[in-house]
Amino acid sequence: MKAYSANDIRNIAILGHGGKGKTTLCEAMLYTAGATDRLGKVADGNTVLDFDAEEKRRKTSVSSAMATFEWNGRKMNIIDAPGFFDFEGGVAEAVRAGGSAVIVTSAGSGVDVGAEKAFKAATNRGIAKFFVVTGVDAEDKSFYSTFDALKAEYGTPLCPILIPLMNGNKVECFVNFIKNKAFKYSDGKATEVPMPEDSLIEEMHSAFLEAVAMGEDELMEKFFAGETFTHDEIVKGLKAGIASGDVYPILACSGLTLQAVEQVMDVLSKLTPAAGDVAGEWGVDESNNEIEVKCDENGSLAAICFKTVADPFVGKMSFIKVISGKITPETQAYISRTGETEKMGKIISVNGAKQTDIPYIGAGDIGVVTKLSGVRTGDTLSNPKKPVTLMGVNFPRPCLSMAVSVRKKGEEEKVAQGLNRLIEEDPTLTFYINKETREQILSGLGEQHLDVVVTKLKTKFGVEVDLTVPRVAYRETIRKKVEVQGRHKKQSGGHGQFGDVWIRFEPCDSEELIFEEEVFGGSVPKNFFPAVEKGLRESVAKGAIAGYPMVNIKATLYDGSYHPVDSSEMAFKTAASIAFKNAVPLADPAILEPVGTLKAYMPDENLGDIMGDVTKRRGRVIGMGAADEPKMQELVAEVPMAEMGNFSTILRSVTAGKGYFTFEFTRYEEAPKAVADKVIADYKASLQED
Ligand SMILES: Nc1nc2c(ncn2[C@@H]2O[C@H](COP(=O)(O)OP(=O)(O)O)[C@@H](O)[C@H]2O)c(=O)[nH]1
Ligand SMILES: [Mg+2]
Repeated sequence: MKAYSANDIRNIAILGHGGKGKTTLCEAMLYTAGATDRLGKVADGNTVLDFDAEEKRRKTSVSSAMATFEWNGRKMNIIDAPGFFDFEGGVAEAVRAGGSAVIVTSAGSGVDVGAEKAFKAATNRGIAKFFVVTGVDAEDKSFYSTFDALKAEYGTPLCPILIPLMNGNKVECFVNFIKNKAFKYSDGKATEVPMPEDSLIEEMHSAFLEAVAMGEDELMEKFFAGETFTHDEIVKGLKAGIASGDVYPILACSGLTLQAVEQVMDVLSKLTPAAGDVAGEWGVDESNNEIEVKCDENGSLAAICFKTVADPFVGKMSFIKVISGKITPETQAYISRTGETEKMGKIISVNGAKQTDIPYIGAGDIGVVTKLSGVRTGDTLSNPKKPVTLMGVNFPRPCLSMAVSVRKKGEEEKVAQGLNRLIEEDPTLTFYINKETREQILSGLGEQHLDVVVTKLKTKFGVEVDLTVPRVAYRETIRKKVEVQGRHKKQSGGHGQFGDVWIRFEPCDSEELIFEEEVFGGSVPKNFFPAVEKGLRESVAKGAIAGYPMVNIKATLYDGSYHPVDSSEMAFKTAASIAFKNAVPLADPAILEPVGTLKAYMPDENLGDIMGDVTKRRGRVIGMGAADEPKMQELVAEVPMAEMGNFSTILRSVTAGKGYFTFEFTRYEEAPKAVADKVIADYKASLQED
């Protein structure tokens, strides 16, 4: 492998809406650079980047994938992110590793949500942004409608560098304002043609110059004085503006037909900030002091694991970006999360599924270390003598939960193992066992996301599962004070059994059962109190009307009787549970349901619809108003958990993917009669099934 210094490395996250041509563009770049000898096509399922079986089947990216090529003597590391929101975890990984973001959209598109989200993610991370409008070969789609839409949204910083000259609906040639040259394409081959004289091209050229001028004050003065820029000034102005985030170049091409792809590569290799120039990262040292970690080949090791893959052949692969220092197979790295030190193993570079051994990962570069058992996505690896913790990966939180049921009995353990492996690769998935409902709960970002998990369990781990709506953890309670007797008497052979208690049951505020005693004169001997309490606790846990734990209840043992021979702990325990059973029907029992606080965010125009939906879910709106982001509203409501089932799906479809939400358990509340009746009826039906 050729050695590259940080100044010759570019790390680029390829982002944007699903289906706009990201993977196709990446394949075109790899092919153009000679990194592949055949142009992969998404439709044919033979691309370098969508190599996963699931991606081939769905013909779309479901996880981030990495590839590398050399262009103009620079090492270009590209991370192709998935576009569909269910697979947004891949976007977080790509943005964490990228020193700049290429936001891909296709000719004819407006400002789609994928582009908007990518723009936001790149801005939050403070990395340079480029727009690439691909698909300009399609004659019914216009580059300029997309340009206008982006211009309306992002304004002057949008800098047209590489644009098409149209002849009717067809691209006549591409104009590159940095080179000040025009190129015509046939069969993916460029021929230089004279710079066209065209009013639209001139208009674009002045937009280009205005954006260039934004990079440096000197240039701005020159621009207003009407002076022309030299080539060097243009490059300098652009570099400065792009690095500071004030200028976003926009480039046109066709990934599928290889038009202007090498021009895009020229621009990216020259104008994306070098890994060595990207502003430093912020981290904390051992004493929790903030420190800046600069990209420095001779510095102390600081690296971040931004992605993990469980490869069937290689085993665990940790994708690592080195900010400072170097990782070799001999490196002992300190893992801040665990406080352990781990020796690195084999180091490889990946191109999609293809792997090549490499001797080290230098500062500014990205590579894979295999079989690091103690390293997870988000971990910082640093010099044990100078530990540091960098920012992790900003993953979206799971929002859709389903219960997993195993088709074949006895495979539960295998399913859990498979899920744990998949979670290692995808931190936007969570899995746990709900002790109360005894269900295995899988949570992810949406229906497709969970669907991929089900398919992977089958294809990779050979186990079949079904997903169902999780059971809701209801509670039971009483609303009235009652005093009842529980008497247990049995004569069987020699010893009989005798226990007799009088217990007062009443509502209280404690979730857990409160047990007290007021026994006078030893009507129930002291040594049986614990048995009475135990009988009550067991009964309360099982519930009395629908099989759910009973809460907010206080029980006071105040009287009873005993037999000197036949009374036992067992007999008093049984007497207590009889008392409980007798009490509940008299004490005005009720079903409580869990209610959570919903915070939903959506574009202004969707507020009405979402509010309507929340109301239909028996939600109580407790607040609304402008969110922190522009054009977004925040809606806060209390909603019964039982009603939240498909909220994530509805919110996404109503807001075209722009909406998102959090939902957290708040408290138990009395369920309305209709709900309570149904819970009780379901319980009775389940008893009959058993
Ligand atoms: N005509 C045309 N179609 C394209 C171009 N790029 C991608 N496509 C098609 O658009 C679809 C989605 O492309 P893909 O690269 O998978 O998009 P991604 O989801 O953004 O990675 C595929 O059917 C491609 O063949 C292009 O430049 N021109
Ligand atoms: Mg893709």
